[in-house]
Amino acid sequence: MTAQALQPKDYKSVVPPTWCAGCGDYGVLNSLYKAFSELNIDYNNTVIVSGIGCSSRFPFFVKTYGIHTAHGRALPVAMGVKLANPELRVVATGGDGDGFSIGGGHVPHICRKNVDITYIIMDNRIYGLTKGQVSPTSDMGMVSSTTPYGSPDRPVNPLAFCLVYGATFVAQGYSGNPKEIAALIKQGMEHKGFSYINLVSPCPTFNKTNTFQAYKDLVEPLPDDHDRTNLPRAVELALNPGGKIRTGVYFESDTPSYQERLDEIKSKASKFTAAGFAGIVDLYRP
Ligand SMILES: Cc1ncc(C[n+]2csc(CCOP(=O)(O)OP(=O)(O)O)c2C)c(N)n1
Ligand code: SF4
Ligand SMILES: [Mg+2]
Repeated sequence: MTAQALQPKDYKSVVPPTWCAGCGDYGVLNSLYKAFSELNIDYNNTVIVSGIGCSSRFPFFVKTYGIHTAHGRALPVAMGVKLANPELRVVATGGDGDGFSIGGGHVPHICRKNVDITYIIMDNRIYGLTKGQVSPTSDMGMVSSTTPYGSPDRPVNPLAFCLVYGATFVAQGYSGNPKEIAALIKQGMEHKGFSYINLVSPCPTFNKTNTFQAYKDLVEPLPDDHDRTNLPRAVELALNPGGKIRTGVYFESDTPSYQERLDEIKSKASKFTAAGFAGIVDLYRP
């Protein structure tokens, strides 16, 4: 007998989302339920790992295993889970602050290692949970509780950041387009290696600048003829010519994952003989 396909509602946990009314993260959560259902994800075999922030509450709301770690530490924990049990599907979620401020040092390494996990950032360009301080993706000049005269900092560009550090799948979506987000999450999860999905997700409570209204004329799909294997072009588009927010898959490459490389090394190491080892010891004998 074939197992009955799971519906989006089957991925809802018993904990209802606690976000403010109108928060962009609702659209992301519903898209994730839809993507999981379309991939028929086994929730007994899936782990969602997050840091701290409004967006990092994700693991509570999905009926999979989950770990709500420390601020900025979703990626190393997610990597540990995947390496300990490569059979698990691992998704990391979080915010722009969690991912690119306190946790920013982890991103280059997961990109270059190409660990087979999907990282979903809800980029609201603010620290939502702590009530509205500027984040690394906030616009220069943004007025917030920590920058009453405007932020002096230029923002981090998460797409360009991940592309140049070697991420093998980089995409962007907008929580106003949940169907597209579901399609991006599906593609990211089916990708072999590290997939980064940047989701523009307004915080109507604390960011009164980057609102659904403001994004209305800024969000547009990547050009139809965009070639997702062209890295320089992906970087060029990520650098945002014309100030548009382009959605879709910027880049994808077929590169061995970290697990595949480790398996290769394990196989070489298993062929190492006692005689070979004695030879190496001899080399170092004084
Ligand atoms: C070590 C540590 N430093 C600071 C904090 C306070 N803190 C909690 S969430 C957060 C920022 C969250 O912003 P973001 O990651 O963008 O998530 P959002 O709430 O916007 O979804 C901060 C600074 C903390 N919990 N732990
Ligand atoms: S504070 Fe902002 S990010 Fe947090 S739940 Fe409310 S609207 Fe969403
Ligand atoms: Mg944020």
